[in-house]
Amino acid sequence: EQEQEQRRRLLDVASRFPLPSGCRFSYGTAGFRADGATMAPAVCRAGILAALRSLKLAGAAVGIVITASHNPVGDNGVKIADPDGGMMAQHWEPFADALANAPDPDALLQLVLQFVKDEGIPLGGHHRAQVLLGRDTRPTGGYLLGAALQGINAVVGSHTIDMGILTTPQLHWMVRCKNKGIKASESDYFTQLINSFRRMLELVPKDKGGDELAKKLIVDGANGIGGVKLEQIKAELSGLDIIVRNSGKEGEGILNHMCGADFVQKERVTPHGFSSEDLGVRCASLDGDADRLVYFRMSSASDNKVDLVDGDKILSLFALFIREQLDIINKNGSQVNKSLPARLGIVQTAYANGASTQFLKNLGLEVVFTPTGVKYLHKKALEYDIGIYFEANGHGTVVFSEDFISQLESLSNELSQAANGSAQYHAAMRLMAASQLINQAVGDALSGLLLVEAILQYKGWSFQNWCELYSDLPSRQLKVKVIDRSSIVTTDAETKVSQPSSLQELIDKETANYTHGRCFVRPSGTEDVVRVYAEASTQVEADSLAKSVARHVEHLLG
Ligand code: G16
Repeated sequence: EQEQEQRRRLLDVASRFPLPSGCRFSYGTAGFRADGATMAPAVCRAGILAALRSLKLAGAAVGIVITASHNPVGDNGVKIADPDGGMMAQHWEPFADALANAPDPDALLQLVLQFVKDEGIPLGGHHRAQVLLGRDTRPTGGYLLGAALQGINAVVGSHTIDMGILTTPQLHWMVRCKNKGIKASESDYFTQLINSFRRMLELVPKDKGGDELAKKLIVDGANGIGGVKLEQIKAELSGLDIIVRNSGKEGEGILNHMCGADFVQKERVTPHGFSSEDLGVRCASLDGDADRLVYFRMSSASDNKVDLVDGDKILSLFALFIREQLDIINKNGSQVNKSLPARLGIVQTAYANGASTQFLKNLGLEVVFTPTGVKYLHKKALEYDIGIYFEANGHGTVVFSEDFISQLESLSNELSQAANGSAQYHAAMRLMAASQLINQAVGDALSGLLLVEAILQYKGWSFQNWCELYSDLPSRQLKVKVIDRSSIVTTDAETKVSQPSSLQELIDKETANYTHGRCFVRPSGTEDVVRVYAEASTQVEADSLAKSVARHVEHLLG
């Protein structure tokens, strides 16, 4: 009887959300994305998918986030968080695609039944699926939330918890905490940020610490949810004087339009709402759902150009800080005569500025590359005791292995008894506080921003000092519209095109004309475009290399 009920519900929900003809969804770099008005069938089916994922994992909580992140306000999207708070395991993506594109209710039912059988999912067993939902501020969010709930509830016995309007990383954090049995509400999230940030500042050496000017930080909230949340907690962040612009309040502007991390990083100009009065002030920019972070400073009053500190430089700052703490702990053996061996790994993508990779390698760090997409970088970073990953566009975080954290805890305990005023003890406590401040589920602009601020204070560094870590090689990114972007296939972490076969030869030929030239193309996983990236020793050359390769792409595929 329950089996009948299950079939009936799936058929019913599929007929309520028919797939519009000509629609084709692909799970992409970060879930399904499209015009928000067309997303309901995909979101509903993502609801079914999330419930099945939870059942497969013995009723562990999984997450659904309804967001199109940095994309325009009219778009929307949906992605699933696994029980550890990371992205859904990639081997479920082909099923996600098939489910989203099932042409009619019968096809959908057959697909689900077959998948349940193949994966051994205990449908109707004693576990209940548990799904946490969050969404950003997009106007279609409420409607799509309804579609997701109907999808989840089409799996018999499912339990849903609507966590409300959140940043994407908050929802990932909540899923992770819930499964660890840690309190997982929004106020718990804020408490963790505020307390661990305070702890980091308490550990700043007394001779460092910023002056009054250095306390001022202007944050571009991209008119999204990040600014809203920052407004809620900024008063409790002692040691910082935060001003939020593009905060998402009525009349301030449109989500991600002429503002936000993607705009600032790609255009390298000030976002909407900034003026010459902000000249020289340290500024940060979030994207629409606050999972990206970049920093910038208005560099001249005569134009709106900025000095950009992108994800690569945030990564470099984090790497320097963590390496320094490990060195302090390990240099002479700690006072309790114990060292803390740690394999530290840095993960980047092909978009990483060549100067950043060189800088990190010169520090003697292990640097590895993955294709674009947090799902790849995060997974790679988990292979280390401490993995630090960032995309140039500002997505990134630091992950610590459980084993490392437990060793750090026991070392801290021993040091607190034997040598609690020592440099080793303070370094261990700093690493501990950093591991609590940074969101280990996924890159999080708010927690990343607080870690940056704490490290700048620890080092006594100005924005200028940070900028001068290394000089970026001039680069340019372009988008090309083509008929079918999937006709481009890449290899070697997207640095080479394998299809169409003539394209790589053309890229190589163009690149050879430039000193320090580097160029690659790849199909976007979030927009219907092909992206072209070029680097060279001058801006004019980088622009020209990008342009000529873009022309080849257009010519071959346009
Ligand atoms: C998403 C992914 C990122 C990726 C970005 C651009 O970001 O989470 O990992 O770098 O898309 O991807 P693509 O070049 O394939 O369009 P967001 O901020 O949109 O979630």
